[in-house]
Amino acid sequence: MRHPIRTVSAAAVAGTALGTLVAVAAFAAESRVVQTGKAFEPKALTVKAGDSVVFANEDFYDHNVYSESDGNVFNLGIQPPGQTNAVTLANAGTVQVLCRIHPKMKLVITVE
Ligand SMILES: [Cu+2]
Repeated sequence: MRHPIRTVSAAAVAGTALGTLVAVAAFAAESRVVQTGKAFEPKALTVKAGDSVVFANEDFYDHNVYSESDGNVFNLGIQPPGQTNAVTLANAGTVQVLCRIHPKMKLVITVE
């Protein structure tokens, strides 16, 4: 009788792990930020830790989007017009997003 019981327990554990994976996949979201007129649009947004933000350069100029905020440091490098790049923001906090080419471009992302 012991062997079947162990089998059931293993299946229950596997089911729980799979359920967690599905839940994480279902809640990870993707936000979109456009660069246009040498500005970010929107200029502020709120996401959850683990979410992705897509940066779409819909401008006539190259941009170089980056952040040096603790926990969410990234640098997209030179992004020519028409290019789209995604960043996953793993940690909660305030993320100051800037452009190395255009210092006036500012975006604040709150990661909950
Ligand atoms: Cu720029």
